[in-house]
Amino acid sequence: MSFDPRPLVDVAVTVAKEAAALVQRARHDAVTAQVDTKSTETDVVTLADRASEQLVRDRLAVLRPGEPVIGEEEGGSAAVEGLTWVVDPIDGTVNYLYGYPWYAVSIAAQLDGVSVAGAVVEPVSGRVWTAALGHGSFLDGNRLSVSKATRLDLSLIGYGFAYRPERRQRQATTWAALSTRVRDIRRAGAASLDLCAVAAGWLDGYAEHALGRWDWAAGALIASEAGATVHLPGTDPAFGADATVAATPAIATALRTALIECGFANV
Ligand code: LIP
Repeated sequence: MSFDPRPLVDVAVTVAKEAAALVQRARHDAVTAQVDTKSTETDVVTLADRASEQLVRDRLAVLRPGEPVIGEEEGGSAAVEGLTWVVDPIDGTVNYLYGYPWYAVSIAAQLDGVSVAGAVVEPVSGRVWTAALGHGSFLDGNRLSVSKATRLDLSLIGYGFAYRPERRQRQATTWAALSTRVRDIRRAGAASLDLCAVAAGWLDGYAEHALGRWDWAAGALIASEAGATVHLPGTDPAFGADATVAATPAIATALRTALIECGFANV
């Protein structure tokens, strides 16, 4: 890579912190006002999701003029050449709606679809997760490293469910089978933070289908820069078209085998 991506991390952190402050300030009104739905009645979007994304877009237009933004709520398209910013204004919106304190603002910079810088900021705890390609990943400035797990049967795995019931049914079947082959499974509800949890060794692995680019763009870089083996959507046909999987290297192959044997590819 011909340039140092670390200054992009500073931009992502600055803007994500501003959006996180807005998200927290706006919560009471956002969850009591009209809450809209998207793909299903359970797939919600609040006024705060929209306001957070607009703030991020406005700030990036000033700090990084001319660089396109892809956001969960307003969409967008990637640059033909150069950087594209990928934004999840509130990752874990259902958690946000309930006040379940596991949600975040996620901002990544991508070059030709590859994440080179990322920040994930938690409005409730104030935790700031960052990474730059080739320069490691950090939590509040402290270097991250994945867990030392070596046995899948003693591993804690994060997992997620889609919004559509029929797909959720298939995911539950895989989940049930996998649950007999690992220490335990956690379903926390925010992909960006689940990937950060792998980076911190809070989880030994994580697997989910049907994520948007905004859900994994920063978190996957934070996990891989902490040493995780990461499979992005479409990179491993054995997982099916839209799977995201991350794990500490010593269990990555065993997790892959177990997921496939548990029907993960047919979800
Ligand atoms: C959420 C993801 C989560 C997934 C949810 C939802 P959102 O993103 O972070 O992992 O299980 O279904 O997609 O919609 O809160 O940005």
